[in-house]
Amino acid sequence: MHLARFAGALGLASLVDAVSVQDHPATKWKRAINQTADLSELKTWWHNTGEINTQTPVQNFNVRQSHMYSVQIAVASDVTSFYDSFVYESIPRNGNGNIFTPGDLDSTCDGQNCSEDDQISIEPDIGADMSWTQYLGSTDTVVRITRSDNGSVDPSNVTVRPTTLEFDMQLSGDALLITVPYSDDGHRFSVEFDDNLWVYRTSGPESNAHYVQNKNPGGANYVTAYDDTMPIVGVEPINALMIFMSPFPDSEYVPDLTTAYHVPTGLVTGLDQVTESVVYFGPGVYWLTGSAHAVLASSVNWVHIAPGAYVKGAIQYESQSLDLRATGFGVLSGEQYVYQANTAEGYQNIKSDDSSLKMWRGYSAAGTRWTIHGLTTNAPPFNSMDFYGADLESFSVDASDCKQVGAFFGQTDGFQMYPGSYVRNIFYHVGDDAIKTYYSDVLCEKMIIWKTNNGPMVQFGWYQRDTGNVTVDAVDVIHTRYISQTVPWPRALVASAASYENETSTSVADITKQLSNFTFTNWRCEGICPALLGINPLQNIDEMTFSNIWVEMLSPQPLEIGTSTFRVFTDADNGGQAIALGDNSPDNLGLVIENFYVGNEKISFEANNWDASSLGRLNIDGQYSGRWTVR
Ligand SMILES: *[C@@H]1O[C@H](CO)[C@@H](O)[C@H](O)[C@H]1NC(C)=O
Ligand SMILES: *[C@@H]1O[C@H](CO)[C@@H](O)[C@H](O)[C@H]1NC(C)=O
Ligand SMILES: *[C@@H]1O[C@H](CO)[C@@H](O)[C@H](O)[C@H]1NC(C)=O
Ligand SMILES: *[C@@H]1O[C@H](CO)[C@@H](O)[C@H](O)[C@H]1NC(C)=O
Ligand SMILES: *[C@@H]1O[C@H](CO)[C@@H](O)[C@H](O)[C@H]1NC(C)=O
Ligand SMILES: *[C@@H]1O[C@H](CO)[C@@H](O)[C@H](O)[C@H]1NC(C)=O
Ligand SMILES: CC(=O)N[C@H]1CO[C@H](CO)[C@@H](O)[C@@H]1O
Repeated sequence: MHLARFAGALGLASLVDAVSVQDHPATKWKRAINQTADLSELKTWWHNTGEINTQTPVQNFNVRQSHMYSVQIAVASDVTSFYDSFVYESIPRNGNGNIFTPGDLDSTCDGQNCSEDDQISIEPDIGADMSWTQYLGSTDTVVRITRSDNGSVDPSNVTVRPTTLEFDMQLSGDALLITVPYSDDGHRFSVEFDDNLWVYRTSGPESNAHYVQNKNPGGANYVTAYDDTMPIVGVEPINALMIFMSPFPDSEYVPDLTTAYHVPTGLVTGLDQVTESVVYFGPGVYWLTGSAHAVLASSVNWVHIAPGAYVKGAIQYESQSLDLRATGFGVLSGEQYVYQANTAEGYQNIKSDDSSLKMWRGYSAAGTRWTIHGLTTNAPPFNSMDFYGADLESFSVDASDCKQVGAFFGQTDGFQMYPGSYVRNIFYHVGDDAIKTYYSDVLCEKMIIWKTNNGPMVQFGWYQRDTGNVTVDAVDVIHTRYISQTVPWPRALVASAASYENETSTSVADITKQLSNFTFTNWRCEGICPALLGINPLQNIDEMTFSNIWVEMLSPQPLEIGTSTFRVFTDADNGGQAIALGDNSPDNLGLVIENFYVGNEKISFEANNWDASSLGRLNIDGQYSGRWTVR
């Protein structure tokens, strides 16, 4: 921990005064000015069919382009040569509105049709969106950013998150220059301009509150003025800009293209008929429509979406190969789908945990390892990835350098991490559960999370399970904006939601099952953060350790909001026995929290600042006294 860096904690008063940028004309076309780099030290790319459009779906053959930012990249040793890097943009609901039927913008959800609230409310009305650019480099680079609205790009008005990156910034005319040191891990960072922040407030402290906004009188939840009953729950750029720098890929991430099936650009059909093992999307734009996705032939075990390829669709493997891959630095975008697009019901907005569309899905053999590297997933309509069919206890994931952007919908998760998975160097913009620790022997590290308003950063609930040896290390949470953090489905840094199998199972723990050796180390949460814990234990817990956790500030604490909870779940139907904590641990300590800081104050038993009414807000049932420590 570098506490000195955290000294200048977020000054909320100044954020409240933040001004929003001017809205842009709804739709206009941008001239394709491009000079891209294809050098041994730097690769950038461009789309000649960029469409600047902040309001409606873009044409099939177009790629939504940032209406706000232009980015160029140079090799740091030669800043006389800047190369264009296309800046993509994602908008809430993809300009479709809140609709039921794909492609039918009139089929609005009126409360009868759509099965669930999509959890987008004021975002389109305040002009929230997310832009990003991606490039490859083998050396230090300089990122040059200009803004179309002429807002200040002076480094004194700019924050790069995670703030620990501390990249060198300079002003150059109307541009901001950011020097990005080379890293084998790549870099995934947010560039935030002080005059472009939105301060999210809710209607009140109650758990069924909603966001309010004072910007757009015709929009959702408009209020003419804020008052003190409307708590601030998060601060985000309105026009987010993510920069993704990646090293050039190792050979294991690049298939032999000479034997690959080269998908023709345009409308994609017939991938279930190909006989090759590699499906290659070269640079260009592809789409499947909002009522189809790419079901791959059983011969296909590798999908490569090249830099400069933009695929509007979702991928489903049918291969029984034990070595499945997805690589490239292209984009897989769910922008043509409605929320929770149900593949069994005409891709309409009807939630099904099974048949609602996943951006990545497979029916695979036992023992399969799925490798995903480099790709960006945009605008997922539901959980991002699930595999079926296989014995999932022997299916594993090797995910690296992946990015999820534009996850404005509520039920958008991170990757499943099946047993033995290794997940690292990931950026998640994510609505729901980000890091899902449902299986054993998992290492997840170097994660950057931008959380919207549902689910925790780490989730291990929903079902009673036996899980052990889970490590989640080096996590930077750069934004959260929870409306509430109530139990039994808590929003917290680390949480276990009650089961939702049925109403009764919510209160039933299986005390024959056990979580063991869960380790959460080196976490940072910037800005307003949720509570550390929100645990409805559905099984016994042994050896759960939190070490080096820094939270800049906890969210305001009306009612249950912001309170860490560790509920006692009893096996009510079988004699009312509570779960055990630490029975099999050395010293019987089941829960160890060490070096936990809120702001620059260390939370500990010794300092007596840990409990629900104190700074640490740890609300752990007295039943477990002696079974846990904060030190
Ligand atoms: C959805 O709503 C429309 C218009 O109200 C109606 O015509 C249609 O039958 C509804 N569909 C379903 C599946 O309920
Ligand atoms: C930004 O500045 C340029 C040059 O002065 C001007 O042409 C343009 O209209 C300005 N744009 C906005 C959004 O103010
Ligand atoms: C920072 O931004 C503010 C508000 O947009 C502006 O008034 C100020 O001039 C900027 N600072 C610099 C050094 O450009
Ligand atoms: C724990 O999980 C890690 C990551 O998968 C693995 O390398 C290690 O062997 C596991 N340890 C045990 C004791 O199984
Ligand atoms: C609820 O779930 C529990 C645990 O899975 C199960 O034992 C019980 O039968 C279920 N009850 C109903 C009414 O489905
Ligand atoms: C937890 O890890 C310790 C140390 O590696 C090991 O001795 C213990 O058996 C593990 N517990 C379980 C339940 O796997
Ligand atoms: C690298 C690249 O995308 N070059 C394109 C720049 O724009 C011209 C004109 O639209 C295209 O012809 C090039 O292919």
